[in-house]
Amino acid sequence: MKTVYACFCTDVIHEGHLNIVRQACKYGKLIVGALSDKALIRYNKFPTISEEDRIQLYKSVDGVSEVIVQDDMLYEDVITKLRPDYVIHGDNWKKGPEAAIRKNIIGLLSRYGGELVEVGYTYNEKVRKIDQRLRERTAMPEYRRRRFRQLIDITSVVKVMEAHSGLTGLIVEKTVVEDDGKLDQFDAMWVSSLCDSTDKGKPDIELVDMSSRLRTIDDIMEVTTKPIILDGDTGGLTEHFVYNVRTLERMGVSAVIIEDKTGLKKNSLFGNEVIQTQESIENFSAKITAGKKAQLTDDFMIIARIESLILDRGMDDALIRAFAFVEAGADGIMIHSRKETPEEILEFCDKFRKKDRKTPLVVVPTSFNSVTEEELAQHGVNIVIYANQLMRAAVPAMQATAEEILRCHRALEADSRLMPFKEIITMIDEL
Ligand code: SPV
Ligand code: MG
Repeated sequence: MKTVYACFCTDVIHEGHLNIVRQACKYGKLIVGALSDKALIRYNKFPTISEEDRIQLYKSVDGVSEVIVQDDMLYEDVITKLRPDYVIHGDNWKKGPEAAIRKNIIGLLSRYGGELVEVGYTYNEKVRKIDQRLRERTAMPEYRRRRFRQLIDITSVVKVMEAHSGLTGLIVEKTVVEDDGKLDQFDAMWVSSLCDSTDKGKPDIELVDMSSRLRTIDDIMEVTTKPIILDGDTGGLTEHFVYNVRTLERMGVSAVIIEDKTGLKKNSLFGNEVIQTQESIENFSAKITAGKKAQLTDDFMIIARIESLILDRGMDDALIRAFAFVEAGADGIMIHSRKETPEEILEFCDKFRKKDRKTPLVVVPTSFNSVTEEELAQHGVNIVIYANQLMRAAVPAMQATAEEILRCHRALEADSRLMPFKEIITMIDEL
């Protein structure tokens, strides 16, 4: 008897899946692959039921003869091992990021004469509602919050991109590229104090207050599902910080990063060009400990950011602080630098990792931007934050357009560089 293979990555079996099973049975014995938690999480398809429950769910469907676990979005391992006569899939993957998976499968099947069977995707109101409900469930605070820790556990580098509005959140949520048969996307969002302030036309000096920052987070949360890391500046007064930890945790934010500065905070990229005061180890440790005590779940992370390299206080000071802040309860360490090359960051990471192999390390390669994610991972970095690139891309484009319209006294000349609104709104989901 011929074998047919289908991969499922759903928490709910609907008409569309049943149709695939029905069609598959016409070709032979159907083996279903359950995409593993690891593979789902990596590709932002966070499961809302356990891997074991999904396996049982698929097994209970009439016509499914066997269920195995598929450990990657690409079918390489499964196809090599099973050599199915057919792979069956809905026909809704010819365009967009999934096209890369399709192309990869066709290549794998052609090696031994296997065939791809594509069945018409079931579009109806019921199926649409189920898909939408599943997506919304993953946006609920308890699911979103814990995802950041899940990502740290399963990926070599968690890639985080800055978002400061619903629209930039959608860009981080939805941008997917196909590179060499692999799909890639950002894992999480960074709500930067610099970009959130700049978007409001204000300086990055903790002037934009927490109520406003929470409003930005809420705008982003309303339209996205990926985990959120807040740039919490200095964390403010400890007495206020503990309340903010509770609020962020309740909203579904995954982590807050606070920096060891006190007094009027200025942006780190100014370094010593402006007056900035580093907080004492004792006071900052007490703030971290108070924050950890205030949180109610095990999911939420408080990450300590060390400004010693930014303020030219030296490597030893940075390391002493890092170990002290971990001791005080920090769930991660962010080390920052404004050097144009990554040497001091890599030196810090190597020295930190010699003593501490597990506390997550975060870096923000804005000025030392030649270093790759892979190189950073080799030195023990777990999280890479692209902290301001989207805003820096948008501002010159807007300025050039404003200037061109002023110069030409009409919009015609600028128009060819502009995205039609019809295209922009394809990003916006309708309920
Ligand atoms: C931010 O994005 O606001 C940061 C990172 O704090 S940096 O601007 O590099 O200090
Ligand atoms: Mg900041």
